[in-house]
Amino acid sequence: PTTAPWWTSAVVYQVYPRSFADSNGDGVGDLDGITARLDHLERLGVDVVWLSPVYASPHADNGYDISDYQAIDPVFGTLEDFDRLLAEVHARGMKLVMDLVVNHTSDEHPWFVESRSSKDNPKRDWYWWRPPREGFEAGQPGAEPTNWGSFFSGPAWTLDEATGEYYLHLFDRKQPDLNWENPEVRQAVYAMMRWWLDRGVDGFRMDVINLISKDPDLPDGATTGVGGLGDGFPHTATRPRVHDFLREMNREVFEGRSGDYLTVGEMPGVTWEQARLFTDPARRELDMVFQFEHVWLDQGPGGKFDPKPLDLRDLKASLGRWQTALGEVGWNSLYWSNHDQPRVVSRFGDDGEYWRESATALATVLHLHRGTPYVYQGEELGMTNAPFAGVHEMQDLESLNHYREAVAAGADPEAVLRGLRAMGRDNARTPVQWDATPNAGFTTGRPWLAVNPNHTWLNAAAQYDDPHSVFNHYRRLIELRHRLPVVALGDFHMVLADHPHLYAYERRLDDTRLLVVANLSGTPQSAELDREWATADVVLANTGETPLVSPGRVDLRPWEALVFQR
Ligand code: TEU
Repeated sequence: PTTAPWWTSAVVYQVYPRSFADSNGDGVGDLDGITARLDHLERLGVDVVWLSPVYASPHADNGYDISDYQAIDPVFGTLEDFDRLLAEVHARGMKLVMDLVVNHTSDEHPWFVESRSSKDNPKRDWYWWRPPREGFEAGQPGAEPTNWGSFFSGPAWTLDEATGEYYLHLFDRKQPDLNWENPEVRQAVYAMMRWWLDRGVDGFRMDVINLISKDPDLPDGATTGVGGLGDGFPHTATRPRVHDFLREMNREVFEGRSGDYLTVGEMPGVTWEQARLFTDPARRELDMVFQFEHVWLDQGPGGKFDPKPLDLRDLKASLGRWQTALGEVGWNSLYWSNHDQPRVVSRFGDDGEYWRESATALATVLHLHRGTPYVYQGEELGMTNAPFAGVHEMQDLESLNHYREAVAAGADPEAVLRGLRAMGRDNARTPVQWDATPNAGFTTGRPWLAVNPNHTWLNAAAQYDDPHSVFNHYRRLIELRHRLPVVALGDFHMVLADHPHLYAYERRLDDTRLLVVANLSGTPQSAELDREWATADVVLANTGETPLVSPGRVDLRPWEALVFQR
């Protein structure tokens, strides 16, 4: 255990700066706002802060479109503000991890401005430029070099009139993909990463890092998408070269540095077989990855915006498989939510009658798995999805594009809206609810995205001194991981795998055993237990009521979660 990496017992907290805390009244969160609220994170007990992008950006995708990697966007503050935040985070014994968005830049990044200026510009090859498809005129429908659709609707190629060629963008047209085959691109990225490490940051969360290598033949994809678009995913995701690039990055950026760094790669569609390779310490690629299997389980036939109810057995089978696969070699990251996912208490819990119980039961289940847990801002308060009246109250380009495209293709607008309300990314992006005042203590101005009206009762100030609050439950879970080596390092064994409503597992390390049993439903449930557990200590519970345990049996109230130790 003494040789285990530091992050096995750490908990990471994600800050989405635009929505965290606004210090200057312009309605957008900023660096000074974060610095002023660090007491909240210290009180919660987290070890690492992951900061979503704060770099210079035109904000087509809220900062995931970067125009200068070595500048802070004025809306968030200055480099001096950043250095102060970093020093304050370190002064509290925490670490700060930056978002690294290098699959693409903004189309306003000087690299792309140069690249698009002429076919023989030295930076032309830094991006993916291709002529129109053979036999087609530039701009004609179907002239795109491949049939791939973008993640944000429409084709993944946009014509640039200046040279009559198309550039590739897997996301928005304002997010052109960098060409990682070009060694100059890679060296420029590594130099930028070294610059941030020299400044004192403690690592990187790498945005869609499994998309950086494309099949250079650029084949068409199977046509499944809207309007005859094809699926480029097999040709752009988790290609073999990604491993080479990450190993090179390690050598060029981290080798020879002493420090407790954290690297986590965001990897949509990654399989556990691939994840084991990426996170095998002997291969020197990444510490851990974000996989997507469990957040895609409630997708219906129509995809992301056509959700279906989650079958708990599917969730257990999926997360259990990852626990086993990365048990001996590699490491899991654990998350329910982030700035791209709906709020977990609304999605997998009950944001009505059993709001507090379901938020704390879900937290318990996640945090006591083997892996590094990530808490997304507001999750520790049990923040819920937002009651959007219509698309006019939404801001996210993914939602707005999808609405436009689907309605134009003849879909029922009310049905499309239902999908966006359930799954849209703006749900996670409403301002953090600090107190019951009109703008929830987030800003003195007009918030860029409306504050959820439930902040009058759902807010941090109301939870600090309430021992049964969601916040204090998260605090206890984090404390448990710090205190009990079995939480960080124990083996994982699923129990009651076929039960439709109970999520139960054991963790074992040397002589210590932990049993987690959670009722993830709104009706009472009971289960048979090994008799030994009847006399075990209950080290954590989420209802404040006496657990109903008898020899060989446990009865659980709606959304009750219990943790036994012996
Ligand atoms: O997300 C990548 C990703 O695959 C998805 O979660 C995506 O956000 C979308 O929901 C697909 O339906 C990362 C960032 O986390 C996201 O905020 C960015 O928009 C995206 O990359 C592009 O940088």
